[in-house]
Parts: sequence; structure tokens; C-alpha cells
Amino acid sequence: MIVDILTLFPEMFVPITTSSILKRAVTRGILEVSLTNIRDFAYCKHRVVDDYPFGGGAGMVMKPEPILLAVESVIARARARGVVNTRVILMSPAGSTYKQDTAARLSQSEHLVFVCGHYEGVDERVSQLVVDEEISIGDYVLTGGELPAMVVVDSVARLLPGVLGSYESSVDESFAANLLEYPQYTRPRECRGVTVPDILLSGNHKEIAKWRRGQSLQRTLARRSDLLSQPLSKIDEELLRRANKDSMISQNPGKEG
Ligand code: 4GS
Repeated sequence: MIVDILTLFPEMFVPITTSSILKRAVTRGILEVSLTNIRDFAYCKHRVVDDYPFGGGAGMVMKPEPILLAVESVIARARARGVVNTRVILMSPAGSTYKQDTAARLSQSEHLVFVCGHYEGVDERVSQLVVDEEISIGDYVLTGGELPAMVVVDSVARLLPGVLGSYESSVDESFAANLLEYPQYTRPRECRGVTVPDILLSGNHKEIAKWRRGQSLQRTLARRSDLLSQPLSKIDEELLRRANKDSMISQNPGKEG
């Protein structure tokens, strides 16, 4: 996958491609991240990229022409390499909220172009002329679209075939889609008097999988019931009942606990 990032602050992206899993994706040739400074396409006297808003008001607005030229430039470069399909994405709080299914959809593209706005916003004609979709990473206001673009690139890249090792595999996640993760434990078995649930030490993989699903269901119901859109299956209802029973016992250990 080719990812082009258009920004006034390309240096912000250096850490994401030079560490951990994304670095591996790049060295394996699965992901290519290319940074373009929008200012390089500002052909006016002092390379100005922003201007006062028509109609007045606070802050500055990013001028359309440098962004349009930058988008056209990276698309032309990709076309010359045989890329036929590009999606141009504008990171904006006004976009549709980013979700894991958005990541899955974007991971199917061969070329993504991210436009990162700074200042108060981006001239609306950029959206009208070249943007395919606007994406928001959540209901809060940042100083620029750079961090949101990094969030999207990170979450899309880890879904590309060959990026994750079998240990980190994202296959498990699709089964547990729309559920919160079950609790994880590692050594030691006891930490400051708090022990790891016995089932995880049992070696019974079938029972462990059932316990984990019960835990996921219980957590999701307690913390994010908005994620449970459909009624639970009979099996899930039973696993949830067992999880609830287990937590009653651990809260008030009688002769069973
Ligand atoms: C977001 C967000 C954002 C909005 C960019 C104010 C600078 C800033 N972009 N998801 N102007 N949340 N953008 O806050 O995507």
C-alpha cells in the first residue's frame, strides 16, 4: 500500500515509520509512506499557505491551491507507477467517526492520500474538488490533522497481510468484533496478593476460550453496552451467566472460593 501524507509538518511523522510494527511493514515492502510538505506547492511570494477567512472570524484558513497541487502531484506520481485507485482523505472533526470497520475498508485500497489541515480549517473547495471522504477520530479538537492521520495509518497498516506476526494476529479480533478485550495476565501468578484466574493455568484451551468470551461479554455489557447491538446468542448468554457467577464468588469468597 502506498500512503501519501500532505502536511505542513512532515517531521511529525518520522517516529511512526521508524519504530515498531510500522517500521517492519515498511522494511518488508508492504507499506510505503511518503511525506509531502504542502508549503512546497505554495508558489506565491513568501510561500504563504494560509489566509484570513472570508466573512471574518478568528483564525486562519488553509488556502486551497497549494493543497490541490500537492494532491494532484502525488496522484500523478502514483499513476506513473501503475496505481489506478486512490482515496483522498481529509482528517476533520466534521468527518464520519473512525471505526475498526473503516480501517478494514481502507486497508483494501492500494493508495491512500491524507490531507492534514492545520489552523482553523481548510478551504471548503478542497473537499468539493479532490477529497473522497472526511474522517474524524473523535469528538475533540486537535491543533492539526497529523495525529489523526497517524492513528488511521497505524490502524490500517496492521491489517495489511504480512504486517503482524502470527502472535499479534488480527484474525482473533474479527471473532471478537464489537466486544471489548478479555483481561490478560502474564507472570508472576501472584502479584501483591492478586492472583491470576485458575482457569488460565489449567491448560484446557477450550474452557479458556469460553472463559475469555464470557469476560469480554461481561466487560462490554458493563462498560460499553452501546457495542452490543444484537441480542446475545444462547451460548453467549450462558458464558455471560458463568462470568457473572465467577465475579460474585471472587467478590465474596465462601466455601467455593
Ligand atoms: C480532528 C479530529 C481535529 C480541527 C485540525 C481544528 C485543526 C483539527 N481531525 N479528527 N483545526 N478530531 N482536527 O481535531 O480528525
